[in-house]
Amino acid sequence: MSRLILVLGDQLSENVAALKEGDPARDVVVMAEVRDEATYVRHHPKKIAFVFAAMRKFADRLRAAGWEVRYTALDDPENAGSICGELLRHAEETGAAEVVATEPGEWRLIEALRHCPLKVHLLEDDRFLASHARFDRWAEGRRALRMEYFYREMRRETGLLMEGRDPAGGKWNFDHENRKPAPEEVTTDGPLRFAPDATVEAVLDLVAREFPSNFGQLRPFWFATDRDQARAALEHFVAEALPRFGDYQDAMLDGDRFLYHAVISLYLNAGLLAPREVCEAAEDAWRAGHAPINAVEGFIRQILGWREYVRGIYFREGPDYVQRNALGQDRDLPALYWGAETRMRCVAKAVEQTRDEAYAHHIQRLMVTGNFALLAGVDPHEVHEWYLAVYADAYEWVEAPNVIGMSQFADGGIIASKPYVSSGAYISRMSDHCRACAYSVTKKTGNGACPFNLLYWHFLDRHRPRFERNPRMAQTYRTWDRMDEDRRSTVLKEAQDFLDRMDAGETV
Ligand code: FAD
Ligand code: DLZ
Repeated sequence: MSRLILVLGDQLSENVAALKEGDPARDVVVMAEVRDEATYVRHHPKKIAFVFAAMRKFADRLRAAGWEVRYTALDDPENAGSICGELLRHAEETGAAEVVATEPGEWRLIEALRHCPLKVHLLEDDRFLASHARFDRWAEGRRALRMEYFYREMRRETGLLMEGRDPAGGKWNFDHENRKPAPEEVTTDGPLRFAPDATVEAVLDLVAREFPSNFGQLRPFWFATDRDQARAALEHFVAEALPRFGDYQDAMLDGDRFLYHAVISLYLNAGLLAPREVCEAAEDAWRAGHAPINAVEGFIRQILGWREYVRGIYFREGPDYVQRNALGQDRDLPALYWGAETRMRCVAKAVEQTRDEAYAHHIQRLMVTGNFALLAGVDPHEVHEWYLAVYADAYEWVEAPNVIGMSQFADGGIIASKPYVSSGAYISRMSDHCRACAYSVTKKTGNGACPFNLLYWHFLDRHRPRFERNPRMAQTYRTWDRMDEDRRSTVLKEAQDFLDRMDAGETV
């Protein structure tokens, strides 16, 4: 009897576990655009279009490889509206009694498949370099789960960027070379862009019709939507941007949205690229003398280290991870995250580019929108839902540890040993935003003082009991304590005024 092989929108790899287990001669592949997946958060229209277009093209690829694929479009009148509903419908049509599925990247959907009234075999997603068991073996018994040590083990284990038993270039980590401020000029035109073909155009029309009021610009749409295009995007990055990736990894520029970043996370996370091939492409560039070690090591660390590590944390911590709120922050997400006007130039630019591109690079996510939410005391669950919705690469397994853990410290310090907070000085050093800002980054108080400066101390003051004994923060508290009493109360009062005005809907 045939079985149904489920392929989800972020499982678009021919070697995904369920397809490896399936038999094209007797099994039927099920792929479905469903309302449940398209609406559990209000995804950016570009994200929905990317997933649907890539799904449609992948279905064609599977058919060409000999599979029978039952594909349901979102506007198919028979569409059951959920993944489980579609499986039930196709089970009835085909007489299949069993489903083979690859473990989804969100607990929400894992639970839905577990409760689906069909026999569902869930196979581990082995498109990662560390299995669940491998990560747990590393994590077991450790007091602190620091990424750096996991990363070194992964380097040894995979042989990536190794010279025998030693790290290539003589050091595990070249991060201290990777903190250059924004360059005056960027020497690349950014990621490779693809003109929409007929499949993509049809999806763009569908998304425009079905999701007219979701936050975000649908067009122009230029993402890769199949494996060959994604591979070309990777090669373009390696040739054009990788050599400077390390130097300007933490920089931000008012007039450049991508700098030397790869813009491949959406392809990796959807399965169009595999982590090992991406790391190998970077390593090859170093061995060929095309890119320096600081760039290549920094890049490989993001994928072999951070990407694998955050996935390990998400699955180890369990479904309640996204509900955590260790700091008890409870402010509603300010309207400026949805494009309401703000005079803070760095925030306005990060949100504007998020709206246009469904993309922002790491430092924008961490040190601008993430930093502001944390300083302002926003409810981390609201922050999490925003990030999950607005970025084309966002699935909970990778988004939640980055937001709940790294950015909002809502997991109480599992991922970060101290909160990623900074005053305006950091943003000023790493970007040119402050030059065009209505606020003055050098003003600490008074009319026009940078809100990041005020909120920084407000955050530290209100969370003092938790952080003052953190050795990495003690010096900061000493600086605060050395300020005279009047100055401290002015800072706190002005910060509170700012928050009150923002809550009241004023443009801040
Ligand atoms: P590059 O800067 O060129 O890095 C190369 C690759 O490394 C990325 O494509 C990505 O696969 C990987 N990578 C880098 N940093 C991380 C990281 N911290 N965690 C996991 N992988 C990483 N990444 C996502 O893929 N999805 C998300 O939903 C997501 N949400 C984030 C939310 C916050 C608050 C923060 C601080 C980071 C988040 N990241 C997320 C990580 C990172 O910002 C993105 O992976 C990166 O910006 C993607 O752009 P890029 O491909 O140009 O990356
Ligand atoms: C993100 C997404 C969207 C928007 N739509 C679909 C869909 O209609 N069908 C589908 O199979 N997958 C979709 N996805 C990706 C899933 O939400 C993703 O597989 C889960 O969140 C688990 O990572």
